[in-house]
Amino acid sequence: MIKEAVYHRPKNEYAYAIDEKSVHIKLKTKKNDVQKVTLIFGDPYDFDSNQNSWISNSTDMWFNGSDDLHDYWIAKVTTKHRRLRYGFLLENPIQSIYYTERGFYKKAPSDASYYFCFPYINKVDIFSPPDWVSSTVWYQIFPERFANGNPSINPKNSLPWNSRRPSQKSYYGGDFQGIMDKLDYIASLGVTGLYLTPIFKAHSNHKYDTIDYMEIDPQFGDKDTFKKLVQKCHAKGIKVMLDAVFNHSGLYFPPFQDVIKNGDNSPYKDWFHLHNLPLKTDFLANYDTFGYVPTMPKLNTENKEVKAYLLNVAKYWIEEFDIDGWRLDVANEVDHAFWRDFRKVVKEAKPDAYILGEVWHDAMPWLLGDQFDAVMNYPLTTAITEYFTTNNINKAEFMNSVNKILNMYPETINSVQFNLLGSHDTARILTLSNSNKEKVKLQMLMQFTMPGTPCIYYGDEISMEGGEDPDCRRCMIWEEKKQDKEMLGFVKKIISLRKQFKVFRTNNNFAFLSPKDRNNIISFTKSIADQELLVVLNNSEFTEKFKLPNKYNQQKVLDLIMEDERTLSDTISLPSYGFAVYLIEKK
Ligand code: ARE
Repeated sequence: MIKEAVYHRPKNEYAYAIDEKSVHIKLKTKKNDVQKVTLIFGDPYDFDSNQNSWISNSTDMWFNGSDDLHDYWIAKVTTKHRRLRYGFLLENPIQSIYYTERGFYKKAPSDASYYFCFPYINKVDIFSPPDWVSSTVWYQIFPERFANGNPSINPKNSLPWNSRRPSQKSYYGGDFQGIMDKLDYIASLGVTGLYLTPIFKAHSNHKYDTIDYMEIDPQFGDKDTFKKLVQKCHAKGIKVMLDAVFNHSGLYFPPFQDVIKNGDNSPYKDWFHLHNLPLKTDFLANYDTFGYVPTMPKLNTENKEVKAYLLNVAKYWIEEFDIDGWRLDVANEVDHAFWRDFRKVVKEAKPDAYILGEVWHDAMPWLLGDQFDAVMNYPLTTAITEYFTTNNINKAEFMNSVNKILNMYPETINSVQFNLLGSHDTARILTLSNSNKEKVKLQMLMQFTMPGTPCIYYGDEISMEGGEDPDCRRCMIWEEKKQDKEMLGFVKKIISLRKQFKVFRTNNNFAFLSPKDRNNIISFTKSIADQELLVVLNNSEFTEKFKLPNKYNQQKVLDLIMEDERTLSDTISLPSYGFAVYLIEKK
């Protein structure tokens, strides 16, 4: 057994409370090295004199998938008095060995001090995501490009709708009235959450360079129109999430302009990270910025006034406009202390508000329950697009990535992870797929059968094309004959399936089938008490046959795509880029 590869550490993604009595315990071992893991546990203060031991229980750990190098194991433990000491018994045909906090032993140590310790489950430390999020399906709108409902507030030099491809500087006049006019369309998709990229007064068309965090950008409408929009969304059962750009302001943010003008005498000079004065706002900016963008000076969120100002912004839009969530721009470059206070303020204003960080990398330090509820799941986006579109990774690498991603965070976090195939920052999924609509469907099925909360980028449901930013921000196509109704029907169907069947949303017993097959068929199952989901996707240009595990032979299933009942045989044949989604009702 390769002991060096065995890893566990409490109070993070390897051991976390799920509720006041239960914890999840996870373990990582070298791939294919350990055959069975048993968790042994007890409460050191609850000594059983009959057994002469504090170890009161043991349970088999569930094999939770493997990535390229490791196997993952998980168990749920219910404690008697909220306290837990535990260790692991690792077995393979050659060796049985105990693993504790102090190391490896041939015999289980009796002294409780050797073991891993989950000292006490304090209620306040339990991460509990807002309960509406996992059953929400989002729709992301870039407001400048969705619909123009009020031409009288168009920015100067606005181009006619969809007259040409967007440049970095173009305007088309999308606004709140436009979104309101199209709310029936949005609701007809079945989505129940709207994510709007920034709407506050700003200089550019994307509004990530804020001028005033307390005002709506006049090209979108005013506060009354926004309030009406939120109310109308709520009346249709749709939540609203806004974009909080707190890492940086825009060049024309009055406090920054004050520093440009008054230099050392400006009361705002500590609001930013200045290198020296006077300020130079050309490409050699002498202050910290977002990337190398001089028009986006980084805010000093450690400064008390800045913090108070931004926290008030966070509260204001919840209390006055009843928004339901904040997506946090460049979230990983803002200090943790700021986000801890942000969480307190937001959850006090609305306890079930959703806090979503924009972090493209491993985000565990923000997901310990004291900062964000979830992050934008770009690692999943990358795995899906690299396997189904660019072919940068093969089938084995894809399955490894998915397993790694599912084991990266606590399951409580996974259940609200924001799963997207694209956004205003990436090329559109259809374009990445070389305009192959069947490939897009496979990717959407992957997205919609993962735990988390899926988001459709506006227009993907009608097969809009678009390359990298700014091309991915084209005007929404409203001419019916130019909309892809077949894709629209497919998207509506998977949205309704996801909402109808809880098994779509769970991570329970997730497992890939036949991972060693040399074809390009991806198949996986997962299950809850009364239902099992079996998904089979053919990511190949050829018809492929897939041999099902024996237990499915003669199994009665509901074919959720064809909407009929059928009996499976031992093999499934799928056409090029074909797919099947079966539901098995457990008796
Ligand atoms: C514009 C142009 C770009 C040009 C840039 C610089 O469109 O082509 O390169 O200017 O002049 C906003 C606008 C953008 C604009 C940008 C700068 O929407 O159109 O770009 O401002 O003016 C990283 C960050 C992540 C960030 C992405 C874009 O970590 O936070 O880059 N995303 C947010 C928003 C953006 C927004 C900003 C930040 C700024 O969602 O829309 O841009 O407020 C890897 C890295 C990631 C990296 C990711 C994408 O995976 O690991 O860290 O994300 O790629 O590049």
